[in-house]
Amino acid sequence: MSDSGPDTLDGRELDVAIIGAGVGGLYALQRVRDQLGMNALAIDDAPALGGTWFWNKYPGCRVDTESSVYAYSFDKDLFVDWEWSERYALQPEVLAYLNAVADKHDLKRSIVFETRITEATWNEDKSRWALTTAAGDTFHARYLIEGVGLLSSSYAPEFPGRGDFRGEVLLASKWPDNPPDLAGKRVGVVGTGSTGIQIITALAETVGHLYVFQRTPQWCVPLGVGPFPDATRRRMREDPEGFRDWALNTGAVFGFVESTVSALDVSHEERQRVYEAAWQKGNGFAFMLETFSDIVVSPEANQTATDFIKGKIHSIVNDPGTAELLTPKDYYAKRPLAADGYYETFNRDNVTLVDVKSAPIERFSRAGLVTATGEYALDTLILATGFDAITGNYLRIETTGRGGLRLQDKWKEGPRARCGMTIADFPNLFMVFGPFSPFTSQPLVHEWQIDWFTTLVQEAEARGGVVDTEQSAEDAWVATCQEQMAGTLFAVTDSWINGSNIPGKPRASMAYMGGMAGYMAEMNAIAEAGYRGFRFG
Ligand code: N01
Repeated sequence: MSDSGPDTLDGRELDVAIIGAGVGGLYALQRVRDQLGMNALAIDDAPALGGTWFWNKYPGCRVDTESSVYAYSFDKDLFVDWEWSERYALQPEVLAYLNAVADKHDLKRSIVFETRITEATWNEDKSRWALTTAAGDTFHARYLIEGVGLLSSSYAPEFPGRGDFRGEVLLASKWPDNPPDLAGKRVGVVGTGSTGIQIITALAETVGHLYVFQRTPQWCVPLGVGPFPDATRRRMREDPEGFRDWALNTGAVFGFVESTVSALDVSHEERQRVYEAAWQKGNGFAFMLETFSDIVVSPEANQTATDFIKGKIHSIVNDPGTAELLTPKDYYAKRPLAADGYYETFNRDNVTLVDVKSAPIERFSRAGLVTATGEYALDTLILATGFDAITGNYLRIETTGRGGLRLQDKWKEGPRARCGMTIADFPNLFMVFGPFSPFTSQPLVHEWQIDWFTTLVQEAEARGGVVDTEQSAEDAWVATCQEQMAGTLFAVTDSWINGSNIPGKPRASMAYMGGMAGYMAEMNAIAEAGYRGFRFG
């Protein structure tokens, strides 16, 4: 094998094939190849590793989770010695970190790049997966790990007349290696989710004019960008495992402890004090979960948060009409946004907010974009229009399990899976952070899941080489998750969390909302009961 991975896949027989060389795939590879001694390869359609962090390199791209928990813990030296420069690392730093991990563990020699897996078919007789690439190669693996990402199947609406437009159209989630220089240009951004707000705040100062095409405003708080805190570094170095375990045992693994106090149990003054402190500190998840315990479950508590943010919007944005347009009308119950100076951006003379809810985008013209009320001349249009999240990444691989069952059919009305990791009738297939995983930050949870299901692989190896989850156990898991989700405002607020961002996609519960500590307890209980609800053979 060369440093860039083996030359050909055709005809290979592997113990483990891993789809994806992002945060999940890289650790899965290290775990099965180096810790378990299995014959494994990772396959990725990108030309280099990093997954999300390879593709999403648009201006301003950074984590909005504390860098301290956006890391692996399996390599304790790298966990504590990596010198994160910022509290919320920028994309190049995250990618450099992932490359450092891969280099230290010599992972690249076991990764095949620029290769798209198009089909995965379970062969019952031979108890192995047959995998086909877009180039037509076929190879086999006894176990299949899909580290395909939660948000990696890009969504881009097709506005008519694309061929007429003389400017460039860039997709934020597939940002080019050599992007055009946008300084002084007329730039449009469609989309005001986490991606859009990072691009908008990053570009506003340098472009000639920025047109923000907003369909639905979202609640946004400051992020609180700054240097990586020395106190956190000290804490991690003193007790790396303790720090990791502490983070995992919080509800959402974002590097803070969620509040247990109801927003409705304190006085108005106390609420304002708590919200103001959270606003000054920054971080969207902290504003939503560290302030009070019931913002995402109680409409009344939710309104106390939205009233506060609404007040901020109207005090920051000079033009009352613009402030009103920027003010959401729905619950604060999407994946929370955070960016420093987002609302201030709309006070700039070179920034125009275009309401495409009341006057939708109709088509491209030669000069730019046409809405129901006007034409906007642009040099570049950036689409920050999101992802076919959670399920889209799996469904673009034609996957066939036992008895010819197609995943595309099984998930027609929404995903069905157990523990966020396994799917009944798709034996020896494991997902990293698949549907019905806990609603948490990712890297430490990826690691935890990978450790859990690869221990299950070891058990399978000792018990016949095949493991499948029982249908009844899967049904019970899905029912639990649906019940948990129904108790939250995420269920009734349109966003990728419930699939409502994609036209025609069934609205569904797709996450375990019982918190990471609860999730780990359930997973450990299953393992301790001899892998209850799994069949071996
Ligand atoms: O996608 P989104 P995203 N016409 O779905 C708009 C993670 N992430 O890429 O709401 C006009 O949130 C759409 O409008 P509407 C993070 O988990 C993390 O921003 O459907 N507009 C919306 O405004 C995040 O939640 C970071 O009305 C159209 C936007 O496009 C997730 O990725 C950074 C449209 C899509 O927002 C997804 O975020 C970036 C149309 N036809 C991303 N179609 C971190 O900070 C769609 N829109 C770590």
